[in-house]
Amino acid sequence: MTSPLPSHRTAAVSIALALGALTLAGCKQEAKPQAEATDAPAVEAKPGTTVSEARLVLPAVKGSPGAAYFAVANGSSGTIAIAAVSIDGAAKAEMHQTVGGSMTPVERIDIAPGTAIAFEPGALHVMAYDLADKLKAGSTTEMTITFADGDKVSAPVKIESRGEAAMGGMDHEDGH
Ligand SMILES: [Cu+2]
Repeated sequence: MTSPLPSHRTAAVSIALALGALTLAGCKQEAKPQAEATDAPAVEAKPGTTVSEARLVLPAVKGSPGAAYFAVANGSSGTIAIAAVSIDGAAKAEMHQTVGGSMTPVERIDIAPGTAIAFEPGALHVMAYDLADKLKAGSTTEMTITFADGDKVSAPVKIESRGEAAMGGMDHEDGH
């Protein structure tokens, strides 16, 4: 798979991701009950890999990018690596990591066996650009994750308005 992004694989990003992975182990449990009843079932396609709780938060201002959040669990015996994410209805989607209030594009996310990575507000997220009008709060779209080995997994994505997302108790103001 070719990536439209230039290489960003810097030491800084790797360190940030390593730190993120460490703290996520603690955060993940608490995040679950907070997510309200999602009718979208977890989808399991790549053996052992589960994508869950996917949601796309629409921008407050039309034309601005939206942000997508989800969790990916690696139940397999080998490391898997997310190489790209695409969202149906978004012309372009990029993985970003928020560090100290600013965002850095991320090319690849490694997930060690038996661990999970959460894309969540203030941390890893997917920025979705040029959103189609068909993406309406309350409806659903689909995302596809492409792994470094070429495998792909698709999962349903719940679409939320920004106000709805804010009621979840998270402050999104500092750049997704
Ligand atoms: Cu971003």
